[in-house]
Order: sequence, then C-alpha cells, then structure tokens
Amino acid sequence: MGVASAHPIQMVLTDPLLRVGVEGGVRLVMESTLSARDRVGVQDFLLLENYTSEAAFIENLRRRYKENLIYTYIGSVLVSVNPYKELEIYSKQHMERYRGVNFYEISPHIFALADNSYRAVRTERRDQCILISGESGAGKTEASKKILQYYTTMCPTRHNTHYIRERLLQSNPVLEAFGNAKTLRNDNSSRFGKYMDVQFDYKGAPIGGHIINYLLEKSRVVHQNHGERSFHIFYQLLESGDNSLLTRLGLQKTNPQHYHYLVKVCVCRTFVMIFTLHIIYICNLLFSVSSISDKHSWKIVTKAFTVIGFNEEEVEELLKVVASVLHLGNMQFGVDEFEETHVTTDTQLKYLAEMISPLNLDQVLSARDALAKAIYGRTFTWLVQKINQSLAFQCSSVIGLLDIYGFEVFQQNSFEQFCINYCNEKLQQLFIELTLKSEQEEYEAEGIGWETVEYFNNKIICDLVEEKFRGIIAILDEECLRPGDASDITFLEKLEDTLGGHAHFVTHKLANGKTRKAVGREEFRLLHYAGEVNYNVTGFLDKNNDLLYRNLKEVMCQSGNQIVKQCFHPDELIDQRRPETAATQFKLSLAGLMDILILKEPSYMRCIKPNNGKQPGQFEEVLIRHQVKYLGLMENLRVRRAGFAYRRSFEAFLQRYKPLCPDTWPNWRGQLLDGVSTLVKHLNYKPEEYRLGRTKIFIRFPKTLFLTEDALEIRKKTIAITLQKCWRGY
Ligand code: AD9
Ligand code: MG
Repeated sequence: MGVASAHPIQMVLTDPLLRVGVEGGVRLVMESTLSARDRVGVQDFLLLENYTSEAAFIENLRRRYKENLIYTYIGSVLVSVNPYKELEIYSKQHMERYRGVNFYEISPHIFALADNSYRAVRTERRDQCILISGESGAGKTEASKKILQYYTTMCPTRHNTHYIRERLLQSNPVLEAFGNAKTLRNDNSSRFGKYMDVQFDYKGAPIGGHIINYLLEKSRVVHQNHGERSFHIFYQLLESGDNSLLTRLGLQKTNPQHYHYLVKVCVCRTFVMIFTLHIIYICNLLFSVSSISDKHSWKIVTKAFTVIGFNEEEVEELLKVVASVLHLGNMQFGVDEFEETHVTTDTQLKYLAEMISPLNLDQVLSARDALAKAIYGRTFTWLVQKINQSLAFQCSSVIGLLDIYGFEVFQQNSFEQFCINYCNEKLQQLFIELTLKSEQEEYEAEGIGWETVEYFNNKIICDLVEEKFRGIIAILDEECLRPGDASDITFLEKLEDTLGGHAHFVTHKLANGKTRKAVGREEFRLLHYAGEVNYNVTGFLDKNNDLLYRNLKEVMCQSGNQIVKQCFHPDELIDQRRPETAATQFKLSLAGLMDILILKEPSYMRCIKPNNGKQPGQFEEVLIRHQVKYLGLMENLRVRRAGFAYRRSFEAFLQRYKPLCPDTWPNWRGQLLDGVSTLVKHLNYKPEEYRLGRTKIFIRFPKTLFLTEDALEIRKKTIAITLQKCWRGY
C-alpha cells in the first residue's frame, strides 16, 4: 500500500507512534530496542520475563533509578523511588506532555497517573481516588503535592472560583506546620494520615476540597526521641514571630532548652502534689531556633493563613493555643514540708485554674501531658475543619488523594505501630479486592474466560484485629473498661487466652510449654500480610484510654480562647457515656475511609525509600527489598500477571503497530477487530500468545510484545530513511 493523501512528513509528525525523536525526551511505551531495555529496564514490571523473581524486580528498579527514571508501572500501579534530589521533570512543560495522553504512551510519571484519573472524572464522571503508600520518607507527601499541583495548573479555571485553587494549594503548608515534624527518617514527616477530596465541577474545573485527618501523633507534643523535633509550628513561631506577637503570647526568643516540651525533661518521681494548672503566660522563658527553613516556612504559613481566609484575630487565637501548650509544658511542681504540692514556677498567670485533688507526681505529669495533647490534637482537627469550610463548594465529581502512613516495623513497636499496620492491612484488603474485582470485570466485559488467581486474602488478619468481642481491639477495650487490676500484662494474658492458636497471632509461649525466644514476655507478634511484627504491650491501655480528667475539661470549656471553646464543648460534660477509646475511634474512622474509597475507582502509587541517609543516587538493596515485600509489590505483580502481561485497546494497538503490516499501513479503513486480526496474523502470533476480546487485545507473554516492538523499531528506521529521501526530492 502506498502513502495516502497527507504528505508523508506531515503524517509522521501527527502520528503519535512516530513522535520519538521529534519531541525529544518523550519515551515511547517499550523504552524501545533491546539495548535501551538493557540499560533502563522495562517501564512496566508486567513486562519482566521473570516476573516471579524478586531479584529481577529489584534489578529493574536499580537500572531505572540509575538513569533517574524514578517511576515504573505494575500495570496501572505506579511505583516510585525517592530521588532525594530535584529532577527536571515537574515543569509545566512536562505537565503538558502528559495531558490527554494515554497512560502507556509515554514514560511512567506521576502526572500520567494524575491525568488518567482526571480524564476518567471528566469523560466518565466516575469519582476517582489515588492511594499513595510507602514508609516514612518514601515521598508520599511530595507525590500528593505534585498531583495537586497538576490539577491546579492544568485544569480549566472557573472565573469566580479562582481563589479556591490557591486555597487548595495553601492548605498544605498550614497543615504541614501543625501536623509535620522532623524525625530521624524524614525532616518533614507527616505525623497524621490525610485524605483529601479535590472537587471538580461539571466542566472539570477544581472548585473545592475536603480533608479528613487520621490519628495525629499527639504524643510528639510532650515527648520526642533524641534527634527529632516537635511539630514545626512551635519552632516557626518562636524563631520568626515578631516581637510584639511573642510578647502578647508571653513568649520570647531564646534557647530552645527553656521549653520543656521541646526538649526531654527529667522529673523526680517521688512527690505527691496538688495539681495547679497554668494555661497561658509564663514569662522569662525564651527561645530561639536557628533553622533558616523555619523562618522561610513561617512566611509561607502566615501568608497561607490569609489565603485560606483566616482573619488576624483568628490567627492570633490559634497561636495563643500553640503558646499555651508550651507554657503548660513549663509548669514545674514542688513539695512543701507538709508534703503538699505547689506550682513552683515563677510566673505571671493570665488564666489560672486549680484542680484540687490529691494526685501523685506521675498522675500530675500525665494529666498535664494529657491536657497538652488534647488541646493540640483537638486544635489540629479544628484547623482541618476550618480549612474545609474555606474549601466547601458544590461539586460534580471528586478525585480523592490518600497520603497515609505506610507499614512500620521498628525495634520496639507500640500502640501507634499497631494502629498504623492495622490501617495498612485494611488498605491491602481493599487493594486486593478492587484489583481482582477490576481484573475479573475486565475479563468478563471482554468476553474472556476468568482465570482463577491464587492470592493471600488478608481478611483473616483484619478480623483478628477488629472482630467484635474476640478481636484485639475489642479485648483491649474490655481491659480498659474493667475496674480493678487491669494492666497491660492482663491485656496480654487475655489476648493469649482468646487468640492463642490463631494462625496469625503468636506470643512467647509455645504450645509445648516452652518459650519462644523471638517474642518478648511483654510482646505479642502479628503475622501481617507484609511480614511479622512484635508489639510491646507497655502503654497500650493508657494510650487506648487517652483520658482527660473531667475537671480539666471543665476548665477548658470555660476558656476565653475562641478556638479552645469550640474544641471543648460543654455537651461533653453532660454526656455520661464513656468516650470511644483511641483504637475504636481509629477503627471507626478507617471503616469510614473504606466506605469512601470503595465507591471510587482507585489508582495506586507505591513509594520506595532508597536509603536511610536521605542521599541521592544511593540504592540500598536490603532496605528496598524490605519495602518491596511490605508494599506487597511481588504479590501485586503476580496477581496482575496471572493472566496476560499486556492488554491494549484495538485502536491503540493498531495505531501503534500498523506500520508493521502492509495491509494496515498507513491506515486501516475497516473494523478495528479485523484490522488487529490482520495485523497479528501478519506478525505470526501463535494462538496461545494472545486473545482478542470485544475491544482489547490481550497478550500473554512479554516476549511476544518485545519482538513486535523490536520489529517496529526497525520499521521506523526504514520509514525515516524513506521519508528523508522523499523530503529531499520534495
Ligand atoms: V512520612 O511518612 O510523611 O514521614 P513521606 O511523606 O513519604 O514521609 P516526603 O514526601 O515527605 O515523604 O519525602 C521526604 C523527602 O524526600 C522530601 O522532603 C524531599 O526532600 C524528598 N523527596 C520526596 N519525593 C521527591 C521527589 N519526587 N523529588 C525530589 C523528593 N525529592
Ligand atoms: Mg508525608
């Protein structure tokens, strides 16, 4: 067949299949040619020959990482490896490259994921969600910011809602100031889970948003591990708040050591005292933080407050709460000769509330800390609600972004890790259900028989944690409610009695009466889908109770601070019911999250952290192998590869490979199915290598596709030479 009506060069330029070299930098689907594949690996793990080999998986990641190709697909799942350096791949130009382009047509990228979800919202009006997971420092928050940036930059604007875009973007620095902190793993670690709906109108313009926060790590307010910090806002305020503001808040710049909550405090444990509560204003305590970024962030945060719609009074009220937490931490106690305890801090007190009940020092300190945590935690939730009010709008469809803590295994794992890992079990369950469901639906829709896939269903672990009466949370709650001798150890004993023998639950006791050395006497071990984790029960009851003395609540309800007033409502005092425990609250909020996600079409992003030193270019294999396991990537690949390695719509397949067959080149004018049949017949595909569905071709082995790709590469070169000749003669 000869060249049809259009001029050959013009035709080449408009044919997306032959853009390579024309646009430069746009990589086509197969990273073409054998040598390129050797160098940069495959851009979709489904195309790995040896797809069950973890070593092959990691080698592919390594090759790509070395080439700064930080993104790779497993089908529609995007895997990323944190580059720990700025890459020139996030500009507006890059965004434009990904707009409206098919997912597999160019190099894997977070913008492709973002655009893919956006197109589904626009064309099919189906709500989407993008679920980002990975361990601390892997790049989840950066990824979610890039997605938001993509939407606010690339989507059409609605005239009267322009300010909403800014608010969407500016909600981040505010929440990061109050919810992020420097940890050993990440200088800007999110200490809360975040789900954010980006809302679009019927024309696809972003017109609003809604945020749900999960499990803020409140304990950080009163204690941080060595080398870590409390939430950024404390340092930003002390470093950069202007003098008059700091004076109004009773704060002055000085050495951080003066704020007990920002350093570790040692207190003698023998006194009995009366707890006198100081809330705001303790002077002579000065502070300074040298970090330049705190200064810079402060500017951004204060500007963001204005964009979000806070007025000056509100900002000051909020900062007063921040200051009050610092003051609270600086209360000191002493004992007089009658063994009565008094506040010894030399202070000016604006508000003084007294709780006259004899408590020992431990109780006093823990009551004080509980109050500080409650004030900060509730204020954070208030802040989220306030941001939500500023983003509220009538919308037509949404894309949800979930930036939530990944699976955690430390040397010592406590209640927090238990909650976080439970959350990951739930997300894994959803992932398996939805992935298998969508595979099955696709096979059915295409009229291709469903091939059963063997996989581990982690529902058994979710049940172990959350089942009524017999689940770990139910048993924990029961111990928390039980008067008398309930303790962390009796909780552990109850767990043993109830769950001993469960396939995913283990303690140090072996069935034969001997001791299992790998599990401590104060620990239980869960066999999670991602691996085994030992949890130390110390502190489980206290953390789950998360109690605040009623008297303290009463004091808070009377506060003159408008924010504190909203956070501590008098109804709480009338309500005789016991508040939900922390674990039950978390369980309920996760159930709510699952309800939200199940109604949406999900896309997944799995982030990997390549080294612990936050260094660019360092690919630490052991660390990465762990994450590949914890993120369930091999299982994911296995499930997706169980049937066919590759599937593409007839249209896309024909468009790409039509140069390979004289009957389909340059244009096939008949039915798409016939065109694809003609093409694969010409390419000599064997019957076991492929299936033709109703709208898609399914190719079983990567090798078939690679051979086709290699043939295409050669064909493109021939065409290019022909075109050059043609051009010269033109
Ligand atoms: V945590 O669970 O909140 O502690 P994240 O959110 O997974 O964690 P984050 O997004 O905060 O990690 O990334 C950590 C740091 O890695 C960032 O501060 C950046 O310095 C660095 N990073 C992450 N992603 C990228 C990227 N795409 N390009 C360059 C990146 N640097
Ligand atoms: Mg984060």
